[in-house]
Amino acid sequence: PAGAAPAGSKKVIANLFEWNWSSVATECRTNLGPKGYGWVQVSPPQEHVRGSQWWLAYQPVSYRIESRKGTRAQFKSMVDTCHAAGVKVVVDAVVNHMSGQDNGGTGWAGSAYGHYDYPGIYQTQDFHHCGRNGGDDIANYNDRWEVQNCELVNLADLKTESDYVRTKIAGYLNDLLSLGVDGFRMDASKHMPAADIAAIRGKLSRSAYIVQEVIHGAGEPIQPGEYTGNGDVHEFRYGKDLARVFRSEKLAYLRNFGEGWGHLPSGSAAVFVDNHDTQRDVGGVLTYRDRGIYALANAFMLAWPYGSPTVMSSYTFSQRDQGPPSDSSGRTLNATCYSGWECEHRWPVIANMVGFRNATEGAGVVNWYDNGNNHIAFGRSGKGYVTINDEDSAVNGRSYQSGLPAGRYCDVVHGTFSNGTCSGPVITVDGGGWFAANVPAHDAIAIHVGARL
Ligand code: AAO
Repeated sequence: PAGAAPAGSKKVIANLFEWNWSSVATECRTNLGPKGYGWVQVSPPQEHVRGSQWWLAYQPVSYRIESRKGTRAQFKSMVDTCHAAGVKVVVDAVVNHMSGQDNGGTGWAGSAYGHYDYPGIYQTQDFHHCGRNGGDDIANYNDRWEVQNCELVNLADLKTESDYVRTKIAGYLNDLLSLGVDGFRMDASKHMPAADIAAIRGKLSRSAYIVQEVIHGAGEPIQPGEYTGNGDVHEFRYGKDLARVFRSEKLAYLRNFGEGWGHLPSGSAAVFVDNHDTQRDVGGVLTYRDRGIYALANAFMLAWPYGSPTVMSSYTFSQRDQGPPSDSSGRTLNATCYSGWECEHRWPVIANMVGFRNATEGAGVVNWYDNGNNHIAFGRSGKGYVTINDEDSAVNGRSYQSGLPAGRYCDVVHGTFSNGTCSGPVITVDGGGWFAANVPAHDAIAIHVGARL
């Protein structure tokens, strides 16, 4: 339903950015399902322009499900495998535009195209030509009309106000639904009026989770809040603010993080520490390169009940445009964790905190503690408790009021709970809810009722 977070009790999304379909399928079965991820977000599956850069998939050439990440059959098999593992699939849907190639060319799967000519789908009359800024490009984000009628970086901008265009877009999305897809990340949503997205959504053959990419820009006329009627909206301020807090402010400030900071209503917000754009372009967010601090920021995101979290999973890159590891014909290689692929979603702290998120779903924040600086702790109303120490020194010999039932709990930051045993330290909560522990510098302890011995 509109505005709803992903349905079900397992709401965490793993964004396996640019993973090929067979690797996504394997990961659903071996890691995402077992670790409690409810969803996997996959990169755009439609035919795209040729080249080697990461962003090829953001330039559609046709709506054939055939890309460097795999064939239609491989895609379908991936969806089925993920479903069997209890993981739903959200597809990055690029429907605001087609390619940005002035001279056209041949797409990945062999379709010939021109910048404003996609045989059998769209021709010149289906695209905006705003007549501004020389090449029809968007220059001024303070002009609503321009943002929605000019071109985003030369990408042929579809007339989403046209019923013909809406029907074609819905046809593509319905094809994906027929393959079993469960939701869509609507790329470049800011560049389509919210009413156009609503009209496209109205043509879907069944309900699907929708999350819209609308980057908050201070003072811009088009604001993320306009889109909440269609589904969730990415809250880009979350990752930026969290990075600033971890880098140069105090974790104590996080006690009202989210709505208290002017972010979207929690029930409409989709959040992440970083995504594929912000890890490249928007200075200052935390990324895999920040290692331990990145893990702590993700642990906070997963412990803190604001919005619907996505865990980013990246391939290693050193240059902005660098594509994923590929073979000589441009096919994306299988993802190999910790060698060319960072696999943040598998980092033990992050993966174990997905279980914390699931076990604490619906429980409010209780027993907030902070030292006025970089040591914080809070409970999740009888379901879980976390303490994060981002000070430069350990906090030793302190007791914490967890609000949890007496018992022995696995510290899921330092150990993994499986088959009733904990591979790390065990925390003993007494009859009054208290436990004593030492927390090293830049480290954390987390316990929850789903990992009780
Ligand atoms: C490539 C080449 C281009 C070439 C084009 C066509 O790089 O030179 O012209 O091909 O041949 C991705 C890549 C692009 C790539 C494109 C197509 O990033 O490099 O172009 O694929 O292959 C805006 C949009 C937002 C968009 C973002 C990149 O609003 O929707 O730009 N993101 C999505 C995808 C992205 C993808 C596309 C869209 C296109 O996630 O990966 O592009 O499908 C402000 C505005 C934002 C605006 C940014 C950037 O943001 O508010 O709306 O995003 O500027 O222009 C602070 C500010 C915030 C500001 C932000 C970033 O946070 O508060 O306001 O900084 O500066």
